[in-house]
Amino acid sequence: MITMKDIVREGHPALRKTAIEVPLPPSEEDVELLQNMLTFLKNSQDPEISKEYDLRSGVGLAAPQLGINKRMFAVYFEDDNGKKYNYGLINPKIISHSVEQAYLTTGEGCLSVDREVEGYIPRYARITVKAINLDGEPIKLRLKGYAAVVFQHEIDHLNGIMFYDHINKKSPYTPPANAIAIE
Ligand code: K1U
Ligand code: NI
Repeated sequence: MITMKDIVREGHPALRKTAIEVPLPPSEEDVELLQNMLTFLKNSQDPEISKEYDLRSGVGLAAPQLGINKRMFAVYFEDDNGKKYNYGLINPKIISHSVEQAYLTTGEGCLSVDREVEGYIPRYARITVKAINLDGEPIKLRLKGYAAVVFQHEIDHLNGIMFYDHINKKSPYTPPANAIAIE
C-alpha cells in the first residue's frame, strides 16, 4: 500500500527529471503500480482510511512522485458537473490545446510540496490527451476547466516541472493574460 512515506518531496532529483516512456504493452508490474497509485488516491479521499494512515488528500499522483522515472500517472476526482475521472494513464501526450488559458483562483497544491505556495498557475483552458489506459488500450480524452488543470499538473511531473515554476514571480496574483478564472 502506498502511503505518504513513499512520496518524494521537493528537492528530490526525481521531481526534476524527464521521465522515460513506458514500453508497450505495459508489463504486469507497471499496471500493478498504476493500480496501486489509483488506490492511494481513493484511500486519500476516504476520511477513515486517510486518518488511519495519515494520508494527504490528492486528486492525482505521477510516478516520479514515487521516485519512479516512468511516464505514468493516476487521477481520481469528480468535476463540478459530477463527471468522474478515474484513470491510470501510460505515456500521456497533449496532442492539442486551446490558445485560451485558465487558472484556479485557489492556486494549486502538490503532494510533493509541504507548504502553501501563493499565486496563480496559468494552464491551457482545454486540452486533448492521448494515452494508454490500464487495459493497455489507446484512449483520447478531451478535457476542460478543472480536469484540464489536473491533467496538466500531472503531465508536468513527467517533464520535471513543478506547478510553481509557472507562477509570475514579480506579480503572483496578476491574472494570466487571456485566461478564464476557475473558482
Ligand atoms: O500531483 C499532485 O501532487 C497531486 C495534486 C494535484 C493537483 C492539485 C491542484 C491542482 C491540480 C492538480 C493534488 O491532488 S493536491 C490536493 C488537491 O488538490 C485536492 C485534494 C482533495 C480534494 C480536492 C483537491
Ligand atoms: Ni504535484
